[in-house]
Formats: sequence, structure tokens, C-alpha cells
Amino acid sequence: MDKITIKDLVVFANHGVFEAEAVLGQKFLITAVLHTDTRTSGRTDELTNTIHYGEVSAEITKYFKENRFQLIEAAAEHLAEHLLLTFPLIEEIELEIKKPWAPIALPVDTVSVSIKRGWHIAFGALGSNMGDSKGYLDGAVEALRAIPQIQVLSVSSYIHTAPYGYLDQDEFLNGAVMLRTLLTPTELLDVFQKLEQDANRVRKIHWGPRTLDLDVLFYDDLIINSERLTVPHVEIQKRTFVLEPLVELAPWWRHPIYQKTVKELLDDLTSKEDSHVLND
Ligand code: A4P
Ligand code: MG
Repeated sequence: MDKITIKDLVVFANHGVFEAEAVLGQKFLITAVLHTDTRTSGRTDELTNTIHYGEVSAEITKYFKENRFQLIEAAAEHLAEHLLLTFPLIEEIELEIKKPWAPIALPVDTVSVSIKRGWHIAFGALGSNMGDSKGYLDGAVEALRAIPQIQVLSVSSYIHTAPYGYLDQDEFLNGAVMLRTLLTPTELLDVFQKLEQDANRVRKIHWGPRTLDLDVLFYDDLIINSERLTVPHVEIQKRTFVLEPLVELAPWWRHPIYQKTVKELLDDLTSKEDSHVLND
């Protein structure tokens, strides 16, 4: 992607662990690399089509002076998020904060922290088969919309589906959401699990009845296998109640392991199910 670079912006501010740093203040040098698509502004020569680097520099200066952090790690983390939320055209930011006057009583040029943060695309599955299922799904979508680090890009239709796995339970209402998020995959799972708890979900039977189930389906094209999280969700390719809403949202989205689009996975699954019915 194209980038706009602000190099070594000098800001005098009061961050630091030591008392003297907070009282006296010191010089910081901030470099911000803003990843954005400059094609339209390049073609039209219009400032309104791009990120105004003067405004970004002013915002960095203001934020850095108005807030106070002990660690430059925290200053970088918060500043990166603030800029991503304030300037929607920034897709990704690389931020470096240097301290030329770090009080370590040794001759050093600078100490610095560099981070890279940005927006990611994720898909979530929604399911409910207890109580006011539509209310639970709508409530989850509204709660997601209320989180600044999450933008709900689109919501699928809700479909009534027969239970899968554990069969002795009511039919489900299922759907999917497409999100743009600044959260990491585990932070997104934390949000999903908190919403499940808020919906009074009690885990009794694995694959059993629930007021609200929220699963992470995809996160960019990442493949994650950790204790808490498997992404893409392991069952996507086996479930029409997941693939149908996904196909409605983004039929072109490619599964990073199977290397097939969700539309192709759904076609494969329905033809398998059809031949199964014919052979029975
Ligand atoms: N976990 C790992 N990867 C993920 C991920 N990608 N997204 C871990 C969410 N969670 C993930 O889930 C168990 C653990 O999976 C979590 O602690 C998390 O760390 P859970 O929600 O505690 O237990 P569960 O819901 O009983 O199991 P699971 O595997 O989430 O169930 P599913 O796969 O969601 O299946 N039939 C129809 N028609 N429609 C349905 O929506 N849903 C289920 C539940 C069964 N049958 C259904 C439906
Ligand atoms: Mg679940």
C-alpha cells in the first residue's frame, strides 16, 4: 500500500516513569508512516481525497501534550489507536517514538519504541436457539456497533436452521457479521465471550442450547492455532448455517486453508449433502 511519512516531529511533553520526566518534561521525536491508498488523490490532485499530514502532525502534538503516560510503549499504543480512529483513511500506521534525552546517565543517541497497528477484516457467526433469539442476535450486533474499535460493515439475514451436532434441541436462528476492527483476534474473542455472558448464556451441553453463540470465523487470512482460539473456525466447511450467511456477505472470501471461496465451499457442501440424500 502507498504511504505518507511524517519524520521526527518534535514534541515537548511530560511522559516517563521518573519524577523529573513528569515535572520537567523532555523532547520526543515522533515518526508516523501512514498506510493509505493515494491513487484517488494522486489522480484528482484534491486534498480532500487524502490524509492531511498537517492535521495529523497537529493531532499528534495535541494528543501527546494533553495525555500523560509512564511508558513510551503506552504512549505509542494509545496514540496509534487515536490516529486510526480520528483519520478513517489510515489503514495501518507505523509509529516510532524516540527519546533523545532518556535519563539513563549514559551516552546514548536515542531510545525508541516502534509499533505497527491497523484495521483488520473479521467475520463473526451469530447463533441462538433459546428465548427471544432475534432479540439476542440484534442485541449482539448493536453491542458490537457501540465498540469504537469495531465497525460493523455488514450483517447477513437471519436464517432458521435445524440443530446440528446435538440434535435434541430447538431450531436455531443463525447469521453472520462482517467487521473491520482494530482488535487482535484474542481481544475480539474476549468481546464475543463477554457478549455471550451478557446474554445470560450458561454452558451446560457442548453444542447444546444457547441464548447467544458468537464465534470468530475468519480474521484477515490468518491461520491461528492457540489454546483459546482456532481460526478459521474449524467447522466452517461443514456447516450450511455458517456458509449461507457468509456467502450473502462476501461470496469471494477465500478460506486460507482450503483455498476455496466460501461460495465454493457452500457449493461443495450442498452437492455432498444432495448425493448423500440420493444414496440413502
Ligand atoms: N474457540 C476456539 N476457536 C474459537 C473460535 N474461532 N471462535 C474456543 C469462538 N471460540 C473459539 O466454545 C468452546 C471454546 O472454543 C471457547 O472457550 C473458545 O476459547 P464455547 O462457546 O464455550 O462452547 P460451545 O459453543 O458449546 O462450543 P462451540 O465449539 O463454540 O460450538 P459451536 O461450534 O458454536 O456449535 N446448529 C445450528 N443449526 N446452528 C448453530 O448455531 N451451534 C452449535 C454450537 C451446535 N449446533 C448448531 C449451532
Ligand atoms: Mg461458540
